Amino acid sequence: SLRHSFLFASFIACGRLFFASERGLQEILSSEASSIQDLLGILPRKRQGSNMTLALMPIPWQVSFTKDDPFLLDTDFYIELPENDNSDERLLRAAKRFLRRLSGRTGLFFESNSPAYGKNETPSFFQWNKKSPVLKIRCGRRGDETKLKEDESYSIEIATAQIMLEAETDLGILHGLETLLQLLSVDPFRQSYSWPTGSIHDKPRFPWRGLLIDASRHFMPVDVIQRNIDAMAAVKLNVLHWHLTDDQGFRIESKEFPKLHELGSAGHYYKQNEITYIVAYAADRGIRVIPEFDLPGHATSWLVGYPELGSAPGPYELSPYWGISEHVMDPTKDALYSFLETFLHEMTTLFPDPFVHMGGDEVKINEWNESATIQQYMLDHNISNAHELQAYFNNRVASILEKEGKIMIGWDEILHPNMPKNIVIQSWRGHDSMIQAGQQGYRSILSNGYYIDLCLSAETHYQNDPLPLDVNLTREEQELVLGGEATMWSEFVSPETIDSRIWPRTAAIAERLWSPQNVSDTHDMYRRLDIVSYQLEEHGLTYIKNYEMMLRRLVQ
Ligand code: CP6
Repeated sequence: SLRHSFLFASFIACGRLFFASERGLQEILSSEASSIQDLLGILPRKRQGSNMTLALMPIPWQVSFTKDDPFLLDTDFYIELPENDNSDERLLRAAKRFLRRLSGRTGLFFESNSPAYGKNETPSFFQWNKKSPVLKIRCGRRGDETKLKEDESYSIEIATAQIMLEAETDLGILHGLETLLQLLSVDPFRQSYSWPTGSIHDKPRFPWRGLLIDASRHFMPVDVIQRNIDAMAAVKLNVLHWHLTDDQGFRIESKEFPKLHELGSAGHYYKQNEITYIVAYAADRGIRVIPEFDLPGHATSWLVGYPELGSAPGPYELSPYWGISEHVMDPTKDALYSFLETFLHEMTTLFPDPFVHMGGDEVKINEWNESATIQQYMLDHNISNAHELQAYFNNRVASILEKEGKIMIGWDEILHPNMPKNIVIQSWRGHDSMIQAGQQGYRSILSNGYYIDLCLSAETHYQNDPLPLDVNLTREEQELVLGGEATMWSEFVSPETIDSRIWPRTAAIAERLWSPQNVSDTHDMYRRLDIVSYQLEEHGLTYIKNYEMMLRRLVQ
């Protein structure tokens, strides 16, 4: 029968051992998939969720499958968590979400819709042979998502009657659960859902895998941020870089300086309890949140309420166009630094992460040149030009942060030999600044090549490796390249359209930052992206809904 030939075909498909780090994995996967189709004489119904071919994204470090019968998913499936769950129930919540998503995909209502707690030890022979198919989770300790280079590795062993998911930290478990959701297979006739037997060993290539969301140009409500955090977790991104202030809007409530959000946001800003909620929501999914307060340029929205911080007399209004505003802060005023001390102290109570992004990009110098007091200050303090003045400012900002126990990140314009060595440079104008940062001993994050707002192809981003084989950095210097960030600048997206600009292309960037360097077959990336894109919609991303919303506006 057809069903038997399908099973036979999956034997062929699964009966090979292959490693992701070997070139050719993609070719093997796609060619075997097409041989199943040839055998059955049907086309895969991808758009209806049929997932005959493997669609892991990012591809794990090491994958191998065996010829054993697959692990069949049915309503008696249950999850067993370690008895000594020391993750503040982050594991429990993750396991419950996993079950709910599994139900949503399969329509199966599990008898045990809440995970059970078991012993954190090798199961007895009897338990191993228990009829109920079980996913056992074993976890060493709670991971710290705000710790750079925290252990995120995990391994999965899938046998016919049991899956074992193990990790040093619960962050690894979170990644493993996402891998399992991508690995779930369904036969073309929707008769059964299963996981292929085999094993996966996985760990990230880079510790910093981020997405920047610009909430200033177009305000992005909490639910937009939330569903994008879900999607980030699905492709193993672990940094949300939240661009909260710019010329067009100041989007976070300040109790110390309420005119910042009251006059700088047209009423569209995050309340502090919403910020705290999002930080916790992200942490629950293993994602750290880095706020960005862009200074001293891109800062008009601060000056609307506090014109005394600016280099020109004011008054100021929110920038009415997208280009870079002429308005910049006045780094020669002591009042600016005491303002920032109070403001940043308040902000550090909301964001637990040790890193804070202070912008520093595209600082226009006309107002500095035109101000007699600034020019005199530069003469008095031996500051020879605008770049030196910005370095002076950045240094003072970095030391304010240091007093708060925080480390400064900035766009590549802040690179200057006088800056403290612990700051992090985010390269956006070219790979060059990343190389220079590394050669001068600075850590860096690559965004050049990951500008998703530019509407380039997924392939362009995918082939943009932070460390190409011929990169001009020593081994130690390469260690300073922490990873990369996709940047979603929001001039030309709204809450209704942002999801479809971020996804699915950001999944290709996520793979570049997680998977081994030689996983680089564009054709196979597109094949998997199509399937993963469909899966991402389960997080409520508005790929399709946004068109309906726009249409509704047009007819109103
Ligand atoms: N806003 C801010 C932006 C950009 C930057 N900073 C930007 C510049 C060039 C391109 C895209 C975005 N819109 N604050 C640069 C870091 Cl092509």
